[in-house]
Amino acid sequence: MGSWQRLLLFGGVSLRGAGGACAPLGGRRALVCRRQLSGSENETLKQRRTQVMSRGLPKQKPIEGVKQVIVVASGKGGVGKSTTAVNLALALAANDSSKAIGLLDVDVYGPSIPKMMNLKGSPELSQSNLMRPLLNYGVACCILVYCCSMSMGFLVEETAPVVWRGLMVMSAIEKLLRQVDWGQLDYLVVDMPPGTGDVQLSVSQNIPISGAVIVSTPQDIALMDAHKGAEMFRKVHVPVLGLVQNMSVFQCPKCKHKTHIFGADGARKLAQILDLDILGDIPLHLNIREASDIGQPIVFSQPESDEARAYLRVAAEVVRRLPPPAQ
Ligand SMILES: Nc1ncnc2c1ncn2[C@@H]1O[C@H](COP(=O)(O)OP(=O)(O)OP(=O)(O)O)[C@@H](O)[C@H]1O
Ligand SMILES: *C1O[C@H](CO)[C@@H](O)[C@H](O)[C@H]1NC(C)=O
Ligand SMILES: *[C@@H]1O[C@H](CO)[C@@H](O)[C@H](O)[C@H]1NC(C)=O
Ligand SMILES: *[C@@H]1O[C@H](CO)[C@@H](O)[C@H](O)[C@H]1NC(C)=O
Ligand SMILES: [Mg+2]
Repeated sequence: MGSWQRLLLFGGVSLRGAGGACAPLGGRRALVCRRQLSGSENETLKQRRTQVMSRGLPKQKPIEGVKQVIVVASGKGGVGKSTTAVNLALALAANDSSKAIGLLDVDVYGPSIPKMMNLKGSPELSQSNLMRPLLNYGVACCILVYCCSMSMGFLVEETAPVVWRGLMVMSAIEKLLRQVDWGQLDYLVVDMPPGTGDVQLSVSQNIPISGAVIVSTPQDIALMDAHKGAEMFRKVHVPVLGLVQNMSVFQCPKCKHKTHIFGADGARKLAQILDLDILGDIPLHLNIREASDIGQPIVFSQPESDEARAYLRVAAEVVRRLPPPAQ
């Protein structure tokens, strides 16, 4: 068993004994509460709920050395969240080469950053027993960009099914948030698991987040799944920067006809209804899939392509909307 694994296990044990486990449990209790109340709401109940919610919130603590955290989330799975997180991180580096960027994969159930960034191995431990993120670099839009990454995928065997439950998950998240030596980062991009479960809540409650980017497909918007994601962040007071639309244009494989599934501006109308900005549209493109599947994200490998430019535009929109960093 590697030393990080011992760290993880000990962390799990000590969490159980210490007050630390209050945080996620508190959050869950608040959610349960909400569910029970949502049928018959009046002002009194609403106030009560706010009280319960705020009591459940632990004090947020910034990650040492990290100026701004951007989370990438979605209402449902498989909408291109990890692909967006990876390319957004690289595009942020390409937008301003003086910025230091990190990528944190908190999808403990199905980590994808190791494969998408073509990284593997166990992180070294620093002198103070913190895990060092893995570094890679490439050329994005003519500049050399660096990105350091941390993922549960570096910590568990690739073939081992990741079966996590309750406190185990919380302990793993705690490690990923607190036991990593990021050095000095301007932006940390966090790839979330799909949906609005305990992991998302726990991350939002434990660290200050500058903004959330919601990834969706047009179909997802139609089903209002993206809305659920946005709603959760608003509840925990995380500013939602906007929507990134994946697959906004679909090209029929048979006739090559391009269809805007919701009409050219249908998605924009829907975004208006949901009161969310659109940060950019990512076309459904085979290159994007192939690039991420071989661990060569498109912003690195084909920086001049339209697809890479789509991510660069998203990065510029994100930068524009972020609040100025505290301090
Ligand atoms: N715009 C795109 N065009 C083509 N393929 C894409 C695009 N975006 C993502 N993909 C591919 O779709 C698959 C799923 O994407 P990804 O893993 O980013 O989704 P996810 O939302 O992170 O999924 P999960 O919810 O499982 O974490 C990957 O194989 C990826 O390469
Ligand atoms: C984004 O999502 C689809 C998803 O389901 C995925 O297959 C595709 O690869 C990614 N792109 C788009 C467009 O959705
Ligand atoms: C709201 O609900 C509470 C608890 O059920 C009740 O005591 C109160 O009278 C209600 N208020 C209004 C305005 O209906
Ligand atoms: C970087 O982002 C800023 C802020 O949105 C934008 O004005 C600028 O054009 C972007 N630069 C590049 C190279 O994309
Ligand atoms: Mg993913």
